Amino acid sequence: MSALTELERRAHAELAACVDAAALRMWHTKYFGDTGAVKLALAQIGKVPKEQRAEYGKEANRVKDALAIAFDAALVKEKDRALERSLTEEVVDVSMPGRNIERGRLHLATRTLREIYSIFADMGFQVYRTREVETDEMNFELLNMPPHHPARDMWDTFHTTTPGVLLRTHTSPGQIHVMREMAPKPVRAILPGMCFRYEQITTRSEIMFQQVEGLAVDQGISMGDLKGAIQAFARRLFGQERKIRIRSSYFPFTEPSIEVDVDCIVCRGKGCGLCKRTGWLEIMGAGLVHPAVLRNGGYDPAKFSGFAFGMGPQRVALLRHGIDDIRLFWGNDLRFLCQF
Ligand code: FA5
Repeated sequence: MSALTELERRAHAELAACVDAAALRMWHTKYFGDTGAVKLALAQIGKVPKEQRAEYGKEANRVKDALAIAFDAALVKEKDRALERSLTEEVVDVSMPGRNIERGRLHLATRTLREIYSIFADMGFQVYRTREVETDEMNFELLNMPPHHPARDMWDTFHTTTPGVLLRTHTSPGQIHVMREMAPKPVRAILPGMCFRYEQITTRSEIMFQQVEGLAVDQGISMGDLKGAIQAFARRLFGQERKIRIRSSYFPFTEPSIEVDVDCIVCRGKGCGLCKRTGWLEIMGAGLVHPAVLRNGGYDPAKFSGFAFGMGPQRVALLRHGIDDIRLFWGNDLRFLCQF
């Protein structure tokens, strides 16, 4: 019995000395844990001589209950103390201005692409995505450039270590993919995506840049349709008063082939620094799809014809916003990106 009295006295004293929640937890383990002092005292009940057992048992249970109540009270007190401490020690200045969450925005390249999509969507063109890693066959051969064709030099190419597999140099191989999927139905598609060229990086040329290819295949498509589509596009993107100029050019996969210029958006054709005093800005290469390419896509060139064009949306964005260096697009400089 005296041991119980001593246990109770010691436990109360130690409980009163607990200063925080961690100390309370330790106290609880010490007295109420599986091998704790209270558990041991209760386990003694069976070992006490029979005549003292009832009295010892009653006292042991009273001590257990008293300590459990004291512990619960100490816990409540500690919670109050902790709240008090956090209110006085970690003072929150509610009058301080909050931190703004920075709003993100779409990259200029993405926004330009989306504008181009929506203009062509209004003309009935759907977006068709094709792969960035291509075969030599798709990127060149089926576009009318057999091995050793000198026109391949127009596209400096990144080859992979797998023979015949390369990073596409333009979006034109997508023409073959879309035609093979759609033939013999008509096609109205634009094919956006990243292209790669093993070129000198300059203010106007990157080794990695986007293109948007356009393709229309149907019966009776003519140069007039191509001109109309490009003119409507240029006016929507650059302004209703825009004029376009068509120059003859050469691509192995179109016949005839053209380059398209718009009159300079800065000087309106008078000549300035942006247009290098010519009054015109080049926006794309285009032409009527070559019969060999139509055949490779699964169309009979005797019945079907088509037009195709390919433009660099980043060069388009340079013109529209007066940006003087294409490297800014992938430079990840927020001072540039936040302007748009
Ligand atoms: C082509 O790549 C042809 N496939 C376009 C085409 C498609 C012609 C369908 C006929 C029919 P070109 O190499 O000119 O053509 O590239 C087209 C556009 O891609 C250029 O006008 C330019 O805007 C953009 N471009 C080309 N090289 C780069 C580069 N290194 N960095 C940024 N943009 C580029």
